[in-house]
Amino acid sequence: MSMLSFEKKYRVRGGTLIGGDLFDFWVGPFYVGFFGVTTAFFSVLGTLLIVWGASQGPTWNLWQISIAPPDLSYGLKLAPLMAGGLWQIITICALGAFISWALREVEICRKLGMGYHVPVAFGAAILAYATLQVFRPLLMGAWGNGCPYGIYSHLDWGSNVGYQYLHFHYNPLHMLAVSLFFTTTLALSLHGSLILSAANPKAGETVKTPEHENAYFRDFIGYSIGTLGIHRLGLFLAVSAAVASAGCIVISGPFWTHGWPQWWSWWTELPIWR
Ligand code: UQ1
Repeated sequence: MSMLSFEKKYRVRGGTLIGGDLFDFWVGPFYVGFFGVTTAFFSVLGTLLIVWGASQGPTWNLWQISIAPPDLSYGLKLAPLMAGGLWQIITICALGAFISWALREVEICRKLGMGYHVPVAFGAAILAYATLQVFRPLLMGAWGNGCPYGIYSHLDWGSNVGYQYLHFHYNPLHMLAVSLFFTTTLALSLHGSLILSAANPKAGETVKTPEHENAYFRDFIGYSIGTLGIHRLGLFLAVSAAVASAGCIVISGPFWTHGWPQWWSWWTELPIWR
């Protein structure tokens, strides 16, 4: 079935979470829905506020533009617009846009009668962002603990917060998160290359099937996880990476205030060494 006739078949009414039929329509290939409208609202407003904030700042250099959170002295209060208030509103817009996007994904899942795997996976990324910019600052008692919006400035923030804990790579959840990110890229490169290799045989030969894909990995490492399994593994690895990232930053400060290398002294302090 061609894509266009498939779309016609599944461009059906209903499945909306909110708004009933009011926003139940498409613009070109894009489903709108109530959450399409709120996504557009928050992303346009947030982007305009970033551009306006840049216009009030010292530079138009794309690398150096930055919109910073309030000073720590403001605690959890609303700050003046030019002293972190803009950052606070932009953060609300970002979360509004991300959550709207996830809920639009949910509505599309419902229309098509699919599982909710895509919005759940995206939810893990939203969780990591909210942990960085909302939950950790809340737990530490000041919005000033959030990360600035700027290309260089967010890198500087990451470097500074890393050194604040002496050596962030000793954070056990950071170790886990990095390992999961790398393993995700390994899994996707194995999967992507396997599919392309099966789909691109020598000229004149037919495209190979999952039998060949399984046989390849059984020959190679004695095990094939299967065509469905590799996608389950990929989802698990990627979602786990996002969740471990959220975990590694939220424990830094609220639950561990020393350097991360010191955390490992539990090992030398085990009674078995005495
Ligand atoms: C695999 O076993 C498999 O099943 C046939 C795939 O499906 C197409 C894959 O893409 C990959 C990469 C594997 C191998 C992966 C592991 C973890 C053994």
